[in-house]
Amino acid sequence: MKNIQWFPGHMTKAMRMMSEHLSLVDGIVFVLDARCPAASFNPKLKKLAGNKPVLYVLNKGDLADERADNLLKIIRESGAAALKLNAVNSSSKRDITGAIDKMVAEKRARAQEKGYNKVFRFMIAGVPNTGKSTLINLLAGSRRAETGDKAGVTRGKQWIRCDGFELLDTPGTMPPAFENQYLARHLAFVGSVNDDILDMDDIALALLEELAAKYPQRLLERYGIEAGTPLEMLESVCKRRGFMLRGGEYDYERGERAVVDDFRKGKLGRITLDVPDDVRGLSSAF
Ligand SMILES: Nc1nc2c(ncn2[C@@H]2O[C@H](COP(=O)(O)OP(=O)(O)OP(=O)(O)O)[C@@H](O)[C@H]2O)c(=O)[nH]1
Ligand SMILES: [Mg+2]
Repeated sequence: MKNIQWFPGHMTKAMRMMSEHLSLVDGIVFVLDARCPAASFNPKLKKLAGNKPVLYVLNKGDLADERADNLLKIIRESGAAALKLNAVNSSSKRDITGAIDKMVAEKRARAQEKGYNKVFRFMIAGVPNTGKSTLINLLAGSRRAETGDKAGVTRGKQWIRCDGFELLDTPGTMPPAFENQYLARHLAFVGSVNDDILDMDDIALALLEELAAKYPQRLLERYGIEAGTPLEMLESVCKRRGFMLRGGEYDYERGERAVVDDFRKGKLGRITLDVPDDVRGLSSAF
């Protein structure tokens, strides 16, 4: 299987921009994907944050199942502030506002003692496609930041003013290198890696293999898959969905696309890819 590696030039630029803007912000919100919070944690970004207060948002909570609650608990036990969220649901606004407020509660109290109302600034950062811009729109109460269901939508920086604070939207950035290809694959599954640089055969087969190990019932329900090699599972998908070419050949390409899209859109149900040990392995880094 081809190694996953994605660190284009715009990410180097984005990292530089973030480090230049660090002194302007009162805290950093790292937006992770609740389906794979370990995979979507970028240690390089965390290092960049230095001593600033940090909040982890496990976003897309609506696509993850209850296993993600356990991962959230492990992150909190490591001493970090964290919450699970669904940024497309406006009723989440109160939760995230409360958590952000808490990051600067002391600073705010001190400012108020001195008799002025400070506007606090936060940087919103994370790997691509985790919902950073969507989260900003939720807080702003309107579609101010561009969003989209692929990696790399936000390209430049953008300050957005909400009531009480200002938020800096940043382009999604990857770790410069993945030591752990198992975790890198999770990022590919959820759409945080640009599909254009991926080998879709590899990704779809690896996804089927992992789902067969972690969520076999879902594969049975949607595609009638009971067991088999990844290729046999893919053939079951093609059979079930009628993806056949002339001459009775399987249309593997359409089958692969369907598996990946079904997973990303939540059509296989709520799924959490990372397991507790994946998160525990990072707990000193949070
Ligand atoms: N189901 C679900 N979808 C979400 C959630 N948050 C964001 N999305 C969707 O995820 C996709 C990516 O959202 P963006 O806000 O563009 O992500 P981003 O982190 O800004 O991405 P980049 O700018 O590429 O780094 C969009 O299609 C959003 O509608 C969520 O909590 N649940
Ligand atoms: Mg964005």
